[in-house]
Amino acid sequence: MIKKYVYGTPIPTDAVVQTIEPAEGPVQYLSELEMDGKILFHYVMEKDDIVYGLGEAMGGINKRGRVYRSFCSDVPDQTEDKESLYGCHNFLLISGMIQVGFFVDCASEVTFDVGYTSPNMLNIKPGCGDFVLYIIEGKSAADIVKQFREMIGRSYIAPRWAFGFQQSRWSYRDEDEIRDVVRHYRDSGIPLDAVYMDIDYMDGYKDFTISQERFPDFPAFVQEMKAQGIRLVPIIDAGVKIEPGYEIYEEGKQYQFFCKGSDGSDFVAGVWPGRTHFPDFLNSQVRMWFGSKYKVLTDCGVEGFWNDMNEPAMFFTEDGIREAKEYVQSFDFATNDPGQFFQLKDKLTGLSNRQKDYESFFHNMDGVIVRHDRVHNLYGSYMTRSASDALQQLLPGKRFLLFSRASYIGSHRNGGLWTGDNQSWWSHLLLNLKMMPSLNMCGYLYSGADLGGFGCNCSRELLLRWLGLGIFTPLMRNHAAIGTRRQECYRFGDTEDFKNLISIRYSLIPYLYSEYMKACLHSEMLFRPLAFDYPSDDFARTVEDQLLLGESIMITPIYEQNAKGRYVYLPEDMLLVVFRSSSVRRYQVMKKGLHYVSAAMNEVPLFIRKNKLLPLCRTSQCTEEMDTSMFEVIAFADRGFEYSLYEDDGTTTAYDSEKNYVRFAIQETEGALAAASDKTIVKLTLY
Ligand code: MIG
Repeated sequence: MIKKYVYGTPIPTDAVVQTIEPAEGPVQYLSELEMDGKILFHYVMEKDDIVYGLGEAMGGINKRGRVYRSFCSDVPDQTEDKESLYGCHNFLLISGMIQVGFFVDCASEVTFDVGYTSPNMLNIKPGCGDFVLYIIEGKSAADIVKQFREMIGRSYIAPRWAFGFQQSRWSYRDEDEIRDVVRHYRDSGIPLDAVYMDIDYMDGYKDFTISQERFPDFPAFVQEMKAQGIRLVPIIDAGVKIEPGYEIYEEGKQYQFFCKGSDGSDFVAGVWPGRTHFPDFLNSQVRMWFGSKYKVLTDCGVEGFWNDMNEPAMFFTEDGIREAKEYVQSFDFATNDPGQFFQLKDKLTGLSNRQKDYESFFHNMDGVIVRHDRVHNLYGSYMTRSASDALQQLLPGKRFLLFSRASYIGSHRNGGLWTGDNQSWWSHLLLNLKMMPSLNMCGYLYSGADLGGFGCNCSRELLLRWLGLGIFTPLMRNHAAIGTRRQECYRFGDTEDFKNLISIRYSLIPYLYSEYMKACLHSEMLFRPLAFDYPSDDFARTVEDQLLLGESIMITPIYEQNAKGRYVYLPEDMLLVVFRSSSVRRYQVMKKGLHYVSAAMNEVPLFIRKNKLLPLCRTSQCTEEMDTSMFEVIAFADRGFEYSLYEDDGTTTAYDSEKNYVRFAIQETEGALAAASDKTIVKLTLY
């Protein structure tokens, strides 16, 4: 049951696809207070209520005890204290004696104080008086999420090749450097499906250009890579370089397609290409225009993109620099006031992403002029829509890979997301795990973090352990920043462990893809906190470092340095499978309760749930070489049951067919259990 309450005159956000009539009467569950045209909502939480949601955010799976500020932000240093990240997903739900969900559909800043100021108080503060509030009642947390997901529409569906392992690094300069990466992977037998092209492939960081000098025959290079089972995935940034003669700049200027400053001139911000203009993605014509430019790359055979810097991030504005200059000039050396120094320092270190700058440019939303800060959180989301709408035209009937850094609910229908600039810190491995279910609640199913960490230097142990989680996330990409230690899997001495770990991923792809597709098609979560499936198990409700993944398994990644294993909680009897490679495993049936599970650095533990099975295919070098005619089945069963595996061509948009389900069964005949399927089952391991 969903109730809708409209405040003021909201700006449409594209988040909700269902038509819901506004409710009569006062808002339920929340008490409201009006102050200066702004509304403040309160909700008194019970001591044991869990608060789920908020998508890409810091903190635990249970969001209690922190403040979250929805304001798409470029946060290269994601320290513990951060309140805002790149995406804004204003959906949360209370799960306790009462189950209720809230979605604040508001294009500007929203603050959620979830029991931070006062332990039992949830405060929600939209930054303006114009927004829509949805209140969702349901019988369980899972039920509320499902209703919400149906309300916001089907999630973006990635092609199957995007489930392969992908390598990225900011600094791959030319064809030869990429060739070298691929050669190392193939030579060491570590599976690989894609290599990313960061800003360095462009000519002067200009969108939709390819450096002629460094990629002399790009279409031929794309084909050369494809012949080896490798896709290239170029980056597209939000800012368009100001450079006379550059087509995108000239057209954008001529058609008035850039965001405007308060004096009506095209707004200028400093980003990678230097001085740039921001395409006004909030305008439908601009979206069509900018989107059509992807043709430059799709014509070369490219089938995937990542969109960056679309919060939009700004290194500086001219106003900011001017103010700072004045500060420097007026600095009084005779003063003995240290405060003056700190003010100067703040001025200089605060040049990027200034609130003031976000208040100084304007959008033309199909005829309506809106100041940026009022619609800030939509910018990245509409950039994703621009790309998605265009790619559907450019690649008719075909799926493409697309994900973005900034996002707002609604963009989940057009692309996935990656969680931005994390660091090679153990805490960020755990954060990666905690974000997955929250992202799923908000519709983001194709997602993942930079494995190994983007900033800082990664150690062999950290990368191995991080891959131990990454083999389960739909987006499995190793990415690192320029200037950090080289992080490709072959850079850490003996490659055998990496090869074995990633081979586990490739044997799991049929299952992961199946569960991902089912989650997309039926508005379900791929990753779930234990409490979603075991709601009456009080201990399960407290577990924050294990996740259920699809219908059959529970994952328990190891996220601590020097760990030889970890404690796990089993909400029922399960079968432990410790993988050393796709084919080397050990098994142990474990009883409901707390256990210590050993797993060396090169091992990955997972659990198969009661009366469930896990189908595995043989590992391969890349998804194209995957053989899905034969399976090995691991089952934990004391009776007969069925599992249905979703399978399709992985490339077209024909995913709604009943024919896409393959039956696997454990059958009981004369007291014995045996496996049956339309697929060839080469081996059954049954406990
Ligand atoms: O200011 O394109 O999050 O993944 O490698 C940094 C360079 C810009 C930020 C992205 C990161 C990417 C980097 N970009």
